[in-house]
Amino acid sequence: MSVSSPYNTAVLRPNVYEDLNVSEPIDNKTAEALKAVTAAASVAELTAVELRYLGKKGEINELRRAIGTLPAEERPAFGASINEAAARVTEALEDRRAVLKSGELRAQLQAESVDITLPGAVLPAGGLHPLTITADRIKEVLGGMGFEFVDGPELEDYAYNFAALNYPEDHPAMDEQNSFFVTDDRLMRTQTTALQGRIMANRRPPFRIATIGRCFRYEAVDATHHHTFHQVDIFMVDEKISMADLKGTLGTFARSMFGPETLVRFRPDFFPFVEPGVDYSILWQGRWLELGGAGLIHPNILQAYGINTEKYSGFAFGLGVERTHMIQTGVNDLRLYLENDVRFLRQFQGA
Ligand code: FA5
Repeated sequence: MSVSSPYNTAVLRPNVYEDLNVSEPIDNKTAEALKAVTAAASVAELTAVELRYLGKKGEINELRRAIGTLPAEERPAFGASINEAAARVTEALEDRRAVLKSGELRAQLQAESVDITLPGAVLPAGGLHPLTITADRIKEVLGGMGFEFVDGPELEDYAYNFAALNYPEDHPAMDEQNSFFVTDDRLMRTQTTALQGRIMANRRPPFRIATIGRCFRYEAVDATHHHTFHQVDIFMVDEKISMADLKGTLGTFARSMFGPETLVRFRPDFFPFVEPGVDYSILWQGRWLELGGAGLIHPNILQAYGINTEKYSGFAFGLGVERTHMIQTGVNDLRLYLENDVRFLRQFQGA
């Protein structure tokens, strides 16, 4: 007998139980259950042991079936000894469960502990695209000069992109801006100047507006031309606006973007929406570099929107965002801006 029990019925009533051969199964089962309790290595294993021996159909309960084979006067003592066996196993289970639980908790705490002395994982930081950095700077400068930024649609009406800008039907100037037509009267805008008509259709002067965004032209792509690029357009309508206002505004803008000594040069040029029209260049490292087009807003446009040209006049100028960044940094191939090669982009972080 490996386990001593106060209900060792073999000792209490040796003859009866030896004859019936029932005390031994209880002792054996109890010993087996206690061994299994000790051997359980986890709370889950322990629960399985509990079920196996003390469950409704557990092996200790199953011993009760033998009760029917006993004489009536022996049955209470036999039942009591099974109850006692179950109580012993239950107690052992509880003790073991407490031990295992605290062990598991300790292991869990250990596994989940954070070593604050370890170096942190370095997350690669993203950065702004160089054109975003340039656009932000342009917005800052023009915003500081009182210009309000307004967005126009990239998918634009033919009317706003061309007709409202004083392009006569079939004028060759439109050929310079070969277009992606989406329907007969809608195209991907070729110039941000398209916003002018939208503003004039809805507002009365005075106003100072600027816009910045993507433009699209059906172009052979090379180092200085792309089918997708960014433009800025600036225009102002007020009383007595003249070329002097344009020159002053453009000069201030150019000096803020390219440095305090920057000179601006105007040369006559043709755009249907300005009269007179010019292109303008800045003196950069000893060379005149063309930056964009400008002029006084053509009176035809102001009149088309019911603006009294006796009282009001306006100027407009436009430039390329890629071109601006290329001049500032010496990037010599505009295609790089759309390729998004991080080796290129990274060079301008913090610029
Ligand atoms: C215009 O688009 C006129 N709307 C500018 C203007 C505004 C004139 C207001 C007068 C008054 P232009 O086609 O020259 O003009 O384009 C202006 C600038 O956009 C160019 O100087 C260039 O920097 C940029 N640009 C034009 N086409 C492309 C292209 N295919 N790829 C990259 N940049 C371009």
